[in-house]
Amino acid sequence: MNRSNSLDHFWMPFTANRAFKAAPRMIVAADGMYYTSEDGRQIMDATSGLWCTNAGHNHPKITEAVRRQVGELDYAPCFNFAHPKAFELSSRIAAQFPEPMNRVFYTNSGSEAVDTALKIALAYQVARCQGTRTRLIGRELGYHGTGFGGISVGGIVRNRMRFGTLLTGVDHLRHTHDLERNAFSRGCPEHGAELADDLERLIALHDASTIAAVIVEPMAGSAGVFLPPKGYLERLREICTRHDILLIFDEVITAFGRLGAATASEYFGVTPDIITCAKGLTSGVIPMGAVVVRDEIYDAIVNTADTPIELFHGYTYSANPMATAAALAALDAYEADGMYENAATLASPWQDAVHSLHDCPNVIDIRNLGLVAGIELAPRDGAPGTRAMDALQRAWEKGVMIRITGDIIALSPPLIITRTHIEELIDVLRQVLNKTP
Ligand code: PXG
Repeated sequence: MNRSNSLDHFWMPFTANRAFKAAPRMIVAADGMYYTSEDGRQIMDATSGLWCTNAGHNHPKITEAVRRQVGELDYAPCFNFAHPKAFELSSRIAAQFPEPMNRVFYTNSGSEAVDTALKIALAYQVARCQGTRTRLIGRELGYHGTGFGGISVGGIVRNRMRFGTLLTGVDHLRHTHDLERNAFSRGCPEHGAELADDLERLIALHDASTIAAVIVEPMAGSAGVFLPPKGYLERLREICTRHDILLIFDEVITAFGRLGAATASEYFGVTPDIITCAKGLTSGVIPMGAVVVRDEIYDAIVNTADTPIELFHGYTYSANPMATAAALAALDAYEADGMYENAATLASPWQDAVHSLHDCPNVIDIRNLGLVAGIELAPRDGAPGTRAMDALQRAWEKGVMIRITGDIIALSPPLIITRTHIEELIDVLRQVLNKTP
């Protein structure tokens, strides 16, 4: 490798820096379902980057739209001024999201979308004279990005433990991961709807009049692919409605086709009050996130404001023109190429394919939904995480990029995947698992 620059200066995110820099896995190009590695190999993207490149890489509609946009309007502020694509994109998102979720606030990432959603929830409670509702409820094992709001409502201990006392007034529901009852479920597991009643426990402890919002991932990706037990989300919705508590679905991973529908809310038939999204919004090409809220939330905050600016919140790059162009093109691409439909059609063969790995060594669970799968490996004695890390390295050597979290392999391929790609992927994974002691 001919490298003129040092690897020392880039502090890599969520990475074992020392291990990576000793043996880097470098990517130099990408097209469709494949990356090109620095040594010229084709690597199948079985993770859509980090759950974001839903339209596949180098989609001509998206790359062309970004190219055109940079020459036409590279930047325009959205504080006091705006540009037409910001409004056009908002209407397009509102049309795809469940009714009556029609108001869109832009951020640059999922983490910012989560913090924005939590702030909107609090501002809404004040606006409707329910200012005692200040508590936020998350869930154990939840992942809501890395802002202080997100790690406060999040439930992954390593993402929280070094960072002080976090937000106050936060509590957590029990998680729903239950290998004993649900291992090797196909689709959503049968057992665990009653875990939604844990919210009643927290309401009994704190009283509903102190709780602003509950935030959960309808399908949790990051902590290791945890699917909602059948009936769980419906029950959570019912309890929130009964106690007048806002329900926030963090759809950073699930929105824009991952489950074969525009949103997980649509897929599950459960409409929250606020949805966060990012990633697939631009197919990962330009950073962008969004918070989509019910009309009544926007109306309450905007129509009751006693200051000209109704919400003191926003980002330099909220709805920046490059991101809006990429997002509009991504939404066009999803529609023109029938990508949500492809995900829906392939969900069943995908399920069969991933579950065919059940007899590989050390596999203790396989779970799936839409174009998502989690393969949980037994941790090695005294060395948790190393088995999956070895599998990641072996898969990379054999031409497939996977994601791991602890000893769980997460798969979330671009929505353009075909049956042939699925066969290729599963074949490589079988070889990898068979060779990973
Ligand atoms: N909410 C959810 C549900 C997420 O999955 C975020 C918020 C934060 O988004 P940003 O854009 O700030 O990173 C996420 C991000 C993985 C993985 O491999 C998952 C995420 C990010 C990186 C890796 O599981 N999710």
